[in-house]
Amino acid sequence: MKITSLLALTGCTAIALTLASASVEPATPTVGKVHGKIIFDGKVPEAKPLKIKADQAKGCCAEGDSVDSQDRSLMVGVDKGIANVVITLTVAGAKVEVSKEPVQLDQAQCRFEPHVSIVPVGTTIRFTNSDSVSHNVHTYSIKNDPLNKTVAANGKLDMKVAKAESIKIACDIHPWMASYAFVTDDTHWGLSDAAGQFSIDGVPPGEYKLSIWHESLGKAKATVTVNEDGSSTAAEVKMGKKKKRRRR
Ligand SMILES: [Cu+2]
Repeated sequence: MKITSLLALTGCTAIALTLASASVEPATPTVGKVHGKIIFDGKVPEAKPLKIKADQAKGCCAEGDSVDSQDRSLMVGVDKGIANVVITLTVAGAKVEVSKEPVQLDQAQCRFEPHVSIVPVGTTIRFTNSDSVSHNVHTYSIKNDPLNKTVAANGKLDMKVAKAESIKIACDIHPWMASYAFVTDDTHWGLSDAAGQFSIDGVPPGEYKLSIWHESLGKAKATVTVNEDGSSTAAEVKMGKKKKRRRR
């Protein structure tokens, strides 16, 4: 009998241990996402083409083609969604991941591609020139060292960004060319698409303050909550042109 009891006890102990070990296994942390839409507030201004002079555009495109004249400084799409809006947030305890590979910013057919880049602080931006004409990279920065150099046809130029700020980048040879590098020291970010939609993955449950930036509409803020199951309510943020105050 004693032996049986012992065996039974041993068996129970074994089950108890199995259960105990299952309960102390580290739980996989829930990782959710923040998502939403940036909406234009007010009457959408009429989009005007860029002013491109034929003599300045010489050599930009193949014979018979012309430079894309779409002004990307304010692109409002379906249901007033705004494209190219930068949304960033910081997760406490997370670190800014410096990109090992340079962030590519090309000059192609006398346009910068992409129009807006989000660059983690400490990362190198690589300016390339896919054209057969020379371009120039002229940065308008306050906190980072300025750059104003020629990029020869099919050439490249590297610039490391050390401080968080939005930097306008222009080409002095082709005055319509403009791009923005949004240098961030936040840990998570996203860029709105043509419909104004954005999604930021890898965000654990909690409450977050979103920092929102657009090149011609300025800044906005919003607060979002990622629930324990990783879900979140879509954030809807309105941005509009600031009304000019009349002087009396
Ligand atoms: Cu150029």
